Amino acid sequence: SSTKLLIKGGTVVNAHHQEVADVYVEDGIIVAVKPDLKVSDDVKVIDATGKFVMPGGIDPHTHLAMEFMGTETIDDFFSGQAAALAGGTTMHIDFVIPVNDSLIAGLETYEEKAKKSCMDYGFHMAITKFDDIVSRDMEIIVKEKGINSFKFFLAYKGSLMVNDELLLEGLKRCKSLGALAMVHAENGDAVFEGQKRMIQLGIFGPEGHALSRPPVLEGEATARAIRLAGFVNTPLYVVHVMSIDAMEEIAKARKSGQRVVGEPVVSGLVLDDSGLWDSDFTTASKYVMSPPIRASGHDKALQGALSNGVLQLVGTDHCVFNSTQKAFGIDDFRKIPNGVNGIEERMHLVWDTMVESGQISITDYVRVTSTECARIFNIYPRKGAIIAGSDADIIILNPNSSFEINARSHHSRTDTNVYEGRRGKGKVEVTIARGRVVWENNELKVVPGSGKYIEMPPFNYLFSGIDKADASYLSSLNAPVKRSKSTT
Ligand code: DUC
Ligand code: ZN
Ligand code: ZN
Ligand code: ZN
Repeated sequence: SSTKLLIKGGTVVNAHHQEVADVYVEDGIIVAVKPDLKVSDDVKVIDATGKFVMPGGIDPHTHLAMEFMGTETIDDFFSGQAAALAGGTTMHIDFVIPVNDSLIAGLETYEEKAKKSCMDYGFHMAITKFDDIVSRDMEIIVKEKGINSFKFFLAYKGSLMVNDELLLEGLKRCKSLGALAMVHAENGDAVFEGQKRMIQLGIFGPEGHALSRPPVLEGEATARAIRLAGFVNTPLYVVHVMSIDAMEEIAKARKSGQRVVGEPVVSGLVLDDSGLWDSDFTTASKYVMSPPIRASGHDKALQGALSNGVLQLVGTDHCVFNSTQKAFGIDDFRKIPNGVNGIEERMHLVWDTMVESGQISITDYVRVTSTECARIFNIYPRKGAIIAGSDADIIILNPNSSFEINARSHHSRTDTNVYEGRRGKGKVEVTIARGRVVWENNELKVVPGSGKYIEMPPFNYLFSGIDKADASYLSSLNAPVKRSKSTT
């Protein structure tokens, strides 16, 4: 494959600006973005006339090769990333799960899993416990390992879940390290109660999954996490916002000036819960994820929130199990491994649902699928931009061509697809990952081991500003008040 590449005549779209220009790439880096570039004969030329040339997608939320609910996701770092590249995503950020509560052991496991990567990737770190060792390891993770975000699960009682005391410790530690705190916001104790109710009612099927953990439990946990982050005065990132209830809490907090980021996922934006009532177990169980896909209406409201800026970037929570694994829960929805696909479908479905429908502009499309993620996790403009000096992660999207989704033709290893049969306008025809053309003419050319680990530096500047604000606030109180002892 050529190390020199010219993409000619397309409309180059960044989050701030679009213009007709050529893009010249050398050794994996964008060297020039200008109209009518002249290059030598040895350069591979791709004609993008009439098409959009955009930064490759960055999926902020995936689970590849994750051990979960007694099994392991069927997409690993190679198959999941290959699927991503075929759908126009050129980087993802995956969640490291600690091993026996050890962050370092967890990270070593994930470093090993990621060796077969064919696409650039970064990591978030989940926190399942808090003590002196975890606190020390968090510092090592941030300062030496290139991770600047920690996720807390308020659900999954008995395994991943943290209580409020632990969440508070974690939030304070994130703040002191200049790391971003993330939450899976569902009330795990109440979910446990909801599940018992369903079993008592004799509801064992996949619909029981949705009924046992209604939107109110997501709204409660979202509100609680936001208020505790406000109390600690540290920014918060809410993953997979699935309901109006959670979205409204984020809207309210942002309106008051609190730094809260809201991430909808594709399944929440484009699906409703009707599939969970399908009489066929394989069909119904493929929709089981947490928080659940909600009743019709939540999807449209989340689209609106993405278009008006209450929510900022789109993830997938790609976490796939095949129908044999889903069947572990054939007699009891609590045993159905949670997770749906999306890493390959995200770019197409966001284009079709948000841009084709006129809800967002093309520049906003780039922002919500790529640039905002790069900014939030502190890797912009190396990623998320088509400007000289950025990594050559580029897609060419043809707005007049169409896509169709089905399990037969998708590149994920799973045997079902929650978007089965969907078609729409706008197709990613070419994907370029750090200068290599990996997807062209519906053909994938991926090399295991070619993906690089992207280090994400902490937010020193931003957070030292917060500490100053805290100090000036405290000194403005003139505390402590001096009182003389009463003598009577
Ligand atoms: N939800 C899922 O559906 N799968 C993985 C973890 C999660 O929180
Ligand atoms: Zn520009
Ligand atoms: Zn989650
Ligand atoms: Zn997740």
